[in-house]
Order: sequence, then structure tokens, then C-alpha cells
Amino acid sequence: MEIIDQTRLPHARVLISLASGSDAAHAIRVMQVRGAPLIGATAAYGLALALRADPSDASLAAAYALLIATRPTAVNLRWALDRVRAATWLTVYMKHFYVGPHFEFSSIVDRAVRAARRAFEEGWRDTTAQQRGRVLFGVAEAIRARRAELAERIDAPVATTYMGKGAIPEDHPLSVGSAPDDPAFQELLADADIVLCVGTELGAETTAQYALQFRGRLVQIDADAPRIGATYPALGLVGDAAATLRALLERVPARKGENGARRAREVRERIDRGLEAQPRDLERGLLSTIRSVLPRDAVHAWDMTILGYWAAAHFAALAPRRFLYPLGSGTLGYAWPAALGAKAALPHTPTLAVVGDGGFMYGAVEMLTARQHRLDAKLLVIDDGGYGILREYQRDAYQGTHAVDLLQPDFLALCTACGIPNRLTSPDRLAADLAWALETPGPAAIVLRETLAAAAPTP
Ligand SMILES: Cc1ncc(C[n+]2csc(CCOP(=O)(O)OP(=O)(O)O)c2C)c(N)n1
Repeated sequence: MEIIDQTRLPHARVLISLASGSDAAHAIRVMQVRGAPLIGATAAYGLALALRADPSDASLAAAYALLIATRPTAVNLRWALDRVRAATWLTVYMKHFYVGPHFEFSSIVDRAVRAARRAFEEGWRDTTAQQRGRVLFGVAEAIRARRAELAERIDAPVATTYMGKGAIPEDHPLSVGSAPDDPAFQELLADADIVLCVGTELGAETTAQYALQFRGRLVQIDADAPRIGATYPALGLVGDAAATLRALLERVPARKGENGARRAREVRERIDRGLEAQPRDLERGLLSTIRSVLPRDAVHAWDMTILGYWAAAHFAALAPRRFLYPLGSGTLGYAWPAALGAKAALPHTPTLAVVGDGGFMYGAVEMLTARQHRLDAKLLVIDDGGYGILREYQRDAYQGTHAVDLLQPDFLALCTACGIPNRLTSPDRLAADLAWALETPGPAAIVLRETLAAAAPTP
């Protein structure tokens, strides 16, 4: 690593070579390196140099201590050192049990895995485990293959969060889908002896606003230690999800005969039966039409709109990183621009945005972006003349509505004005019109004038 000696500036430009962690520490201490971001970067490289010379955890700890002491109040310094250190760790964290950097890397992996394995084995010894079994729960595309492999190896049903949809194809026999508000889904998680949570922070949406109570043991994998146990007590494995699952996969013995696929199917079927008993054929029909027309690996972006809420719980995502949804901030207007971004990234992948009329108006102007940049994403606008979900909330809370009916433009004329081919569709013609949009070169829009109702949890 070479730095410019700032003590000599502006009169002379002198380069100094740093060959070790202690060289970096010296340069920071004597102010040859100044400015918070540069101090952070130099320290990070210093730690990397120390590890290149000696990759043991003892060397990591010594170099970290040396570098952090050079400027203990510098936020960037600590941040940069922590980032490098975190990248080298796979540690076990369990509320009051934390295996720090004082162990060789391999021994840390072994400890982490032994702890997780103990949890599995305890579950297996427990006779009730034979009935309840294990469930994998969570997210992260990077670990998709590993997760399906691990799930198959231990015969565990896989439940996904909304943001994890597609991490395992939702038509995989072990998939139970992503319906956290439905009791069948909740009971599977609540009754499992072990729930292995991968990359999920177990937040409000995922846990029915924290109403979900786990009777079994949680093992939580997360790259960010403070996330573990933040909402539910858990045995934690701090580390990259793919690496941690790989380590588990190598060490966890295969188990057969607990019938994970049967348990997953029972959950799916119970939810399906519940939905069939509801007067919601329109919404379910729309979802199944869209699913039947979209290719498996198509991108589907859903706005904060009633059919989007349906999709989060009940639309089968069949490929990873294809279900786009603004969970978290619930950002209305996200889906159409997100679909255009996806299309720019994956020009050969069919892409559809599903938006309500209210949310569409937040980004309708992006129709011109689509044309200008030749982004041939498709658009389905569901026009109910206003903020439909707010009508429902207001009716439930106040038995009336206020300021939710919107004066909207003629959407077909608006599309035409922007040079976007468009069609007015109906539930019966949706399949044909979607197919038309997918075949039409360039962006295309379909407008459906319908009033939908939100899904209600099934019994
Ligand atoms: C940026 C932003 N503004 C406002 C909201 C609040 N909000 C959530 S859903 C919604 C109504 C959306 O209406 P529409 O897009 O027509 O879909 P519908 O509910 O009719 O299906 C509103 C205003 C939000 N989530 N984000």
C-alpha cells in the first residue's frame, strides 16, 4: 500500500510504502494519513496486510487492537476495521455467549456448527420432534441452492418471508409458501421443535406483528450479530448465510422419513381450502391468470396495492430475486420504476409491474423513461378510482370514507399520449391481453377497471 505523506504537503509530494499493519498504524498515528475516510481506508488495508502475513485469529486481534488505538474516537476507523473483521468471522452468538476472535477460524466454524448441531440433535432426541420436526424460515437468494439442499437433507418444510419469496421455488414439494397471517402457516412455525431462520430479522410483517410465539428453538443465521435475538431469543450463527449453511450441510446428518413434503402440503392445502371458502374468486382468478401467463423466471414487481398484498401471501414466486415488493417503507409508486430498473438489469427477462391507479400516478411519467431507454417492461394498472385499501381501512374504523376517491386521468389516453400501446382488459380477457403485452415489442400497458378486496386470513 502506498500513501501520500500529508505532513509534507503542500510543499512536497512524498510517497510512503506501507508493508504491514504496524506501518499503517504508525502512518495514522503520526498524521501522515489525515481525514476520516482516508484513515478508515488505511486502517482497513492495514488489517488486511496483517492478515496476509499471519491469518490467525491471534494476529487479527492484535492488529485490530493496534489500529483501533491510533485514533480511538474516529468513527470511520472503527467502522472500517469492523467491516474487515466481520468479513473474516463466523462466530457463535447466543445472548450471553459470544465466541470472539480469539480462536482459529476453523475452530470457530466447528464451534458454531457444533452448537447448531446440538440444537438439532436435542430436537431429534425429543420424542415430540418426530411429530413436529423442523422448519426452515427466511430469505436470501445467495443461499437458495444451499437452502433447498439442506431442506432436502433434513426433510424440513421451508417457509419464506415476503422478501424471501422465490429463494426456494414455491412449487417445490417442501415449500409452504409465504402467508404469515394465516394460522396454518403460523402453527407450522409455532409448533416446530427447531426453526432455522436464515437471513430474516423476524420483523413485524413476518411474525403477524410479533403475535407469533415459537414453542421450539430458534437457530438464527445472520451476518449482522446485533440482529440475532433482536425480536426473539435465538441461538445465533453469525456469518454469511451461504457459508454457514454450507458448513451446516457438511456436518448435519441426513434424516429421512419425517415427511417434510407432506407437512408442507398440508399447510398449503389448508390455506387453499380457506381461500376457496371465501367470496374472493376475482382476486384469486387474477393471480392465477397472471401466474399462468408469466414465464417462470419473469420479474414481477408489485406495488402497495390490493392485488400486491394478495401476491405477497399467495402468488407463487418460482425463481429467486424476481418478486419485487416495497416491504419495509411500503413505498407507494415503487413497482413501475422498479420494473424498469429490473428490465435495465435483465434485458432478456420478461418483466411485469402490477400497480393500482393511486400508486401509478406517483411514477406515471416513467412511461416516457421506458420509451426513451427502450425498456420493454409491461404494466398492469388496476383502476378502482382511488386509494382502495384506504377505503377499506376507513370503512372498518369509521364506517365511512374521506378523501380516498381520486379524480384520475383517462389511463388509456395517458398511455397513448406517452406512446405506449395499451388495452382495456377484463378478468376474462386478462390472459389474452397479458400475452399480447408480453409479445408486443417495447413497453405496453393493460388497464383493468375493477374494485378488489383485501385477502382475509384463512381459518
Ligand atoms: C409514498 C407513500 N404514500 C402513501 C402511502 C399510503 N398508502 C398506502 S396504500 C395507499 C393507497 C394505494 O392506492 P392504489 O395504488 O390505487 O391501490 P389500491 O389500494 O386501490 O389497490 C396509500 C395512499 C404509502 N404507503 N407510501
